[in-house]
Amino acid sequence: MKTLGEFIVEKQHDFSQATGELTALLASVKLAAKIVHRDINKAGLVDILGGNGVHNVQCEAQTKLDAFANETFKAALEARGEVAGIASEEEEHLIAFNSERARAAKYVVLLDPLDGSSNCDVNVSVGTIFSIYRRVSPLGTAVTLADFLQPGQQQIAAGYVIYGSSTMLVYTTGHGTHGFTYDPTLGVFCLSHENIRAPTQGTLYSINEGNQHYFPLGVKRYLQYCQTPDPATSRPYSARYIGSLVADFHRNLLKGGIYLYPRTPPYPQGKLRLLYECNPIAFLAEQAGGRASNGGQRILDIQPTTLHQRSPLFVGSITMMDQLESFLKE
Ligand code: P6P
Repeated sequence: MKTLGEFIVEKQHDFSQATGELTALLASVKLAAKIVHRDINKAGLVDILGGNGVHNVQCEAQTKLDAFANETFKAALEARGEVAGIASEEEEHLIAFNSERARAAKYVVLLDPLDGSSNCDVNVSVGTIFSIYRRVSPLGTAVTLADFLQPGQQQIAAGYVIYGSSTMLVYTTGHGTHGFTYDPTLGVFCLSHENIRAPTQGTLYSINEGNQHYFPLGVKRYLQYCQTPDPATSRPYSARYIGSLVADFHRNLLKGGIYLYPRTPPYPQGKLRLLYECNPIAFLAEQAGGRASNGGQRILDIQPTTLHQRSPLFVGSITMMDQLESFLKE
């Protein structure tokens, strides 16, 4: 059994550009993930133990869980002094950490503390998504927006924690995508999926088909392709949509599949956030041999303009992405 900590240190020695600071930063993420794991797994108990039958306790706990996850990761990232500042889905503006050590730190972190949190009250998997950049502003100064508005291609590391039937941390530093399963009895993340390779072809597609009426023609044509019987190409594919990006992506990454969130009238720019959802997911996908685009451009090549900007997201197995893109080009 190899722990996440051992693996990170081992890989740090393998790659000259990795440094002790990145190792310490990832240790902060690991600690926060353990704390959020603990509280997510007792959220239901809070409702039961509350015993007052107030149904909105779960919702309140839910809201608390979003805020709790945000505060937990923010505190963990600030405590070790390896991070100069963060941006979070739960924070309108970037947060500059002001200690002297933080101002001298060379990394910034963007995160979605608890993606899909509305699923907590029905016991469906949710996740934390994080993205790490080297700052572009001078060391010793407060971070600026420019430190966060970097194309995804500049990410130093990215990952997610999926709080599901087991809790897993999946991350990349640009040298493969690796998965670690949490053993709560030992309090350690154990290497369980080294160098994940996304199957080049899959038979799962993930999309909210309730929006079918609004999809661009190319997406509609692709869905018809997925649903057309053809034993030679294992079609019809299976529709699998959990409504939790981390859960849908994780399953497709391991089994082969494609996740699609096109533009819709409520979300004319797409629903998912470029900086702390699309970019880290795209980095992980590409490192596992998959691909991610907004339907016209590689996600990692997009130059961000605002902190919370949204993007359409198509991500998954390369052959399925090829198939989709052939319909989108028609
Ligand atoms: P819809 C959760 O709110 C989320 O951001 C992703 O985790 C998920 O894939 C998507 O939105 C679900 O959106 O519109 O299908 O409910």
